[in-house]
This record gives sequence, C-alpha cells and structure tokens, in this order.
Amino acid sequence: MDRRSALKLLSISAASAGIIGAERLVRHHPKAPEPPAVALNQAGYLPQNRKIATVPAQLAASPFGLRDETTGQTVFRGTVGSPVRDQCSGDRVAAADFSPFQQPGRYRLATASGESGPFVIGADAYREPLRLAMRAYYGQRCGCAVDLGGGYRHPACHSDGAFHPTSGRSGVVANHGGWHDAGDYGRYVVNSGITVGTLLWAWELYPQALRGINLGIPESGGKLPDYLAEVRWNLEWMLSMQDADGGVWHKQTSEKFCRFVMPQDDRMTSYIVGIGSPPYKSTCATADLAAVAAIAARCYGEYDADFAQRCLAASRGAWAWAVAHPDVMFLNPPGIATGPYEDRDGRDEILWASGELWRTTGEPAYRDAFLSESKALPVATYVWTPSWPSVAALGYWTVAMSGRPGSDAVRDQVVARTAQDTEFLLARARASGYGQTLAPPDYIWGSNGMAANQSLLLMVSDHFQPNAEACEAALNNLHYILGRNCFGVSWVTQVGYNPFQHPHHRPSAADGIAAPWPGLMSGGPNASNLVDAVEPQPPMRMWVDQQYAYWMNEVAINWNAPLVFLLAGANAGALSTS
Ligand code: G3I
Ligand code: 9MR
Ligand code: ZN
Repeated sequence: MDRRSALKLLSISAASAGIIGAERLVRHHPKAPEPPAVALNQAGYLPQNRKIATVPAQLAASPFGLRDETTGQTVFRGTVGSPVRDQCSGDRVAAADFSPFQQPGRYRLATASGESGPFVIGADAYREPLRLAMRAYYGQRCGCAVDLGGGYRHPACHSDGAFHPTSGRSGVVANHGGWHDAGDYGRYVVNSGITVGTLLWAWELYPQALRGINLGIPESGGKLPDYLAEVRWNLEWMLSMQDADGGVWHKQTSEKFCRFVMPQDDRMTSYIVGIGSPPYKSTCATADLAAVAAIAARCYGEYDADFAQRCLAASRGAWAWAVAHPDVMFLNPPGIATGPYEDRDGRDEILWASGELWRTTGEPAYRDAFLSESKALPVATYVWTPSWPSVAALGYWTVAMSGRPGSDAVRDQVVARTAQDTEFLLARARASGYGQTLAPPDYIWGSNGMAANQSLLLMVSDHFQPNAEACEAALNNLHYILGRNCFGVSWVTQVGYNPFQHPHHRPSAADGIAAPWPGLMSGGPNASNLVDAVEPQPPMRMWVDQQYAYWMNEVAINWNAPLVFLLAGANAGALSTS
C-alpha cells in the first residue's frame, strides 16, 4: 500500500471513531522533527531564576550571546552545553544557560546559526501574562455582554435555558451566567469544579499577586477584588445547578455542539441535563460543588459574608447528597452529544469535598468522613497530579494545609508523598532537553494543562517544605508552555513573540479578527487519541496549530486555571530561588 492510501485508511478509521473528518487528516500532520533555532520562554524570565534556552545539538560547545534589544550590545556571553536526546520530542538539543545574567531589560538570544525574538528579564515579566490568563475567563462569560477591547466582544448569549427531560424537571430557566467551558459553549459542573477550586487555591496561597489585579470587568471597583468577582461569576452559575435536595445537575449545554458561530448566534436551547432517571443529579458534579463552595466560604467571607454563608450552606447540602448517593455516574443520555466529563469514580470528589469542609468548618462529621473515605484512596497512589477526573490530591493537600486538630498524621504522610512525587518530576526535568516535567505517557488530551498541574504539585510541595529545585522545575513548565518546546511556539494566545494562532475556540474563529482571543492556553500535544496513528511522531510533536484539531488545540477553563496558579506563584515571589 502506498503512503497516501495508508493515510486515507487510517484517517477513515479515525473518522469512524468520531475523532475527525477524514479529508482533514490527510492534509495536515505534525511538523517534521527539527528543533527550533532558539526555544525559550518568550514572555521572559524573573531576574533571580534560572534562564536556559534550548538550541539544536549542532551548536553544542559553540558560543552564544545575549543582545540588548535597544543598544544592540552583547551583554552576556556563554557556551552552549553538550548534546542530549530529548525523549518526549525525539530532538537532539543542547542548552544555552544565561542564568548568571540578572540585569532587567529586553534582549534576544543569538547563537552561531540563529536568534530568538525579543524577551524580557524583569520582576514584572509575568505580570501581563497573569492578567491575560485570568482575564480570559471574562472572555468566556455566558449570559453577559463581554468586551475585552480590541474588538474581542460579544453581547449576552444563551438566554434560552430550559430543563431537559433527563433532569427530572421541565420548564424554562434563566441564564445564571458561568463560563463557556472551552472552544464550545457548554457549561459543565465537573470541569467548573476543578477550575474554580484551583483559582480559589491560588487566591489563598498567593493573595499578594492577585488582590490588586485589574481585570477591567463590569464589577471592577465594586466590593470584591476583581479576581474574586470573576470567579464568582462562575460560582453563581454552579450554585444555580443545585436542586432543592442538595444534588447538582451535571451540565447545561445544547443537545449538540453548535457550528463555529459567535455565542449570541448560537440559538440552541441551553438545557440543564441530568442522568435521565432518579436521582437525576450526579455524584461528581455534586461533590465538586461541595468542595469549591466550601473553599469559597473561606475566600469571600471577608468581603461578602452573606455570599460566603450561602456558599457554605450549598456546600453542606451538596456534601450530604453526595455521601448519600456516592455512585451516580453521568453518561451522555440519548439525544445529548456535548462533552460528557464522565468519571467512573466519585470517591475522590467526595474525599475532596470532605477535606474542604473539614478545613473550612473544623467539624468532626467532616473530619470523620474524610478519615474513613481516605482508607480506600491510599496517599501513595492518589497524591499525584490533579486533573478533572482525579481530585483526591486536592483533598489530601487541603487537609495537610488546614492545621486542623487531628490532621497531623495525614499531613505527615501527604507531605512525604508529595516530596516523593517532586523527586519523580525533578528527575524528568533534569533529563529533558526542554526542561519540562511531562513524561511521554503524559501526552494526553490537555497535556499543557497537565504540565501546569505538575507545576501546581511542585508549588504545593515547596509550600510544605521549601525546595529551590522544585520552584525552578515549576517555572520550567511555564517556560515550556511559553516557548521552550519543540515548536518554539508560545501556547498562550497573545503572549510572546510567536504565540499559536488557531485555537479550537468558536469566538476566535467567528469574530472576523485575525488574532485569537487573548490569554488562552492550548490543550497541547496529544499522542493518545488515535490520530497519532496518522503520522507517528514522538509525543511532544503531536500537535498542530489548526482550528479543527480540538483534541490538540482547544482551550479550556480547567487548563487556564493551573496556568493562573503558576503565574500567580511566580508573581508573588514564591518561586524565586536566590
Ligand atoms: O482515563 C484514561 C486514562 O486511563 C488513560 O491513561 C488516558 C490516556 O489515554 O486516557 C484517559 O482517558 C481520557 C480522558 O479524557 C481522561 O483524561 C480519554 O482518552 C480522553 O478522550 C478524554 O478526553 C477528554 C475529552 O473532553 C473527551 O471527552 C478531555 O480530558 C477533556 O478535557 C475534554 O473536554 C472537552 C469537553 O468534553 C467539551 N468541551 C471542551 C473540552 C476540552 O476539549
Ligand atoms: O467543538 C467540539 C469541542 O469543543 C469538543 O471538545 C470536541 C470533543 O467533544 O468536539 C468538538 O466538536 C466536534 C465533534 O465532536 C465532532 N465533529 C467535529 C466537531 C468540531 O468541529
Ligand atoms: Zn453563552
């Protein structure tokens, strides 16, 4: 069989598996394996942290320099290190280390065969990226007129809401806001859960970086700091998904994904979707709401005691429902084809909810529940990179951070395990030519989110036990996301000199503006969803900057959240090591 018909065959099997239309596969495949001339963090570096660019292996032992963008003068000279083969990309690369240079300014890195675009060294290098990554949530708002400036705007959308018959109810529902999940316009409680949880954790751990942030949102200047006001927009929608019995419906979406239109032009009804039979709500959605509403009760109390109380009451009710219905798993019911966020195990969500409620209230009922639930979810297996279906680590970490009486034994185990996780990740970073902590099997749907969540793990670890190398590795993943990767691309829209351009994001495609909406992180390389069969390449290379490639190049609220967390830590000075 020749190559063309082989590709056609593979593409047809991928298409029948529902991954992608056949004709497109033949047209696009990942770029040929060749490292970029210079791969570095295009947003730049904090003065006191390590600064390492990746260059092709042929440059090993050759000189490189840092040129001042304004004066043209070479301000630092170094020698490229020895060649290494990077396992995730297959690239042969070497390192250009300019860590000793700490002078704030704007520079380019020049080698014997190429140079980077301009980047910054400065304490404020990540200030604007943080603002953009957080402001992107405003851009995702549903049911509200949005205007980010620069033409990135839309009027209120999805005002047609109704209960789907699978919810056990009928009738219309008002639009209670929330964020569009991703490149689609669905709203999903499970994904909202880890997103809001991560964002509120960032608030608790790095308030100095977030309190004063100006997001230019309708609530700016009100009683809440902008950051909390933006998160509240989604919390209000999550709270609206709670039924009177405490249970929470899984999602609110149309019956199928709409075409690539602006949100106001998607006229399909936004249904509250349930599981189709009693008890209609789902365990994971309910427990996730319980967890994040308990965190919200801690974060909002100082600004709005009533809202904090409302969150705590919702959390208690949701927790009781989840504990009483621990096995109600959601699957898309017939007639519904939007994102499933199907999870086969609700125990970790319940553990997280119990942990957050214990931390918030100190009440013995939540402590006892947590301690008994934790028996089935051993720390040694469950304390690892969090993701939307796996939130046990969040439960363990929150208890370890709580200082609550009775939590010491858990804390000791969790701290020790997190330190071991850290050693695994550090070993990967040391061996990688691009410095990131992802291993080949981590290149699944949303690998960039995984990279950012591995940074979150490293940052929590450093919070427990100060660890300079963990801080540098956490930043390494930021460098990777913002340009130190095998494509030399920044995976955050409008950040850096070579940001990706074609996210699977309906507003970016439908607004008639060339550049995509700002501050959105690509899902990143995905070597595990079938299409890799088309053009076998090492996992880091399984990415294309194409709008259709939703399994590699969509954006999503749960991936931006650990990016915000990472940037918040960096801006708070929590990752500076000298
Ligand atoms: O559970 C397996 C795991 O055991 C295995 O190791 C791993 C590697 O193959 O795969 C895991 O399953 C994956 C699952 O995500 C959990 O990570 C599936 O292969 C993968 O297909 C699934 O992808 C999800 C995708 O929806 C399809 O359902 C993504 O995580 C999820 O982020 C994505 O979310 C979509 C929403 O449905 C709709 N809105 C956009 C959003 C982002 O693309
Ligand atoms: O656009 C949809 C995206 O938001 C989802 O993450 C993705 C996976 O559920 O599905 C996308 O919609 C595609 C559909 O699943 C299959 N046909 C092509 C659609 C994209 O144009
Ligand atoms: Zn909407």
